Amino acid sequence: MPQLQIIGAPQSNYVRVCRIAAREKGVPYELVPVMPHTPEVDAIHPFGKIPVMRHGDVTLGESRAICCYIDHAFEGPPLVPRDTAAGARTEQWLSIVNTHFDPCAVRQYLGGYFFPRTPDGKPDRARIEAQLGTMEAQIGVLDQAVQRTGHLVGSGFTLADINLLPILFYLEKLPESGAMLARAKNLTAYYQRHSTRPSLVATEPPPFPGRSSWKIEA
Ligand SMILES: N[C@@H](CCC(=O)N[C@@H](CS)C(=O)NCC(=O)O)C(=O)O
Repeated sequence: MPQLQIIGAPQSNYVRVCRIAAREKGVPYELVPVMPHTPEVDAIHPFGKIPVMRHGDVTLGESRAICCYIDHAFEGPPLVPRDTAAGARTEQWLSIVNTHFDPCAVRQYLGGYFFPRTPDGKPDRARIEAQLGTMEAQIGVLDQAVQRTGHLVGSGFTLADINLLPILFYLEKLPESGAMLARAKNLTAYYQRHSTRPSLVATEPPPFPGRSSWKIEA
């Protein structure tokens, strides 16, 4: 059996999602830590985005497709429940996280800190502040969603949780989102509990290139 390769920088949320998925499934993999738009990535993803994967002759881009492959190509606990309703609910939360929460909390809010595109390289306050209302409302929704069982779906750890937790890793470290999470008691308890899982510990991202720590200049 060829070895699975997950290709992409370890700071990327979506790369981390695939790495957590492989770990949860018990699948060994090699991480190829390259940036978006590098030749290894462009050869597989039509828009040069990370992650991409290679397993023998199979190449794929897009984290959802990669996780689908990992879930079905290998033995191990299902990442998406095989029960139809529970599986669909997992897709629902995964989609909410990736199409609503990620664009606001990651691409805009975190991007305003880590990739500000300001002339002096300082955080882009206008971009950051524009997200705060929406992000707080979304954190409220997620706080409610995990209140009952400590999971997004049913009482098990699913691919929906795997997509949310890497985002919370970053939000916990930044001032406004950190304060929002501190007020969202259920979501904070959820994050603290699951972040001790071996799959999360093993995939904790290093600081971004050019930074020695996660300390943020607000
Ligand atoms: N829908 C894609 C999103 C992947 C994505 O946005 N990756 C980011 C890094 S987290 C990236 O490659 N950004 C570079 C770019 O957008 O040009 C997935 O689920 O894999």
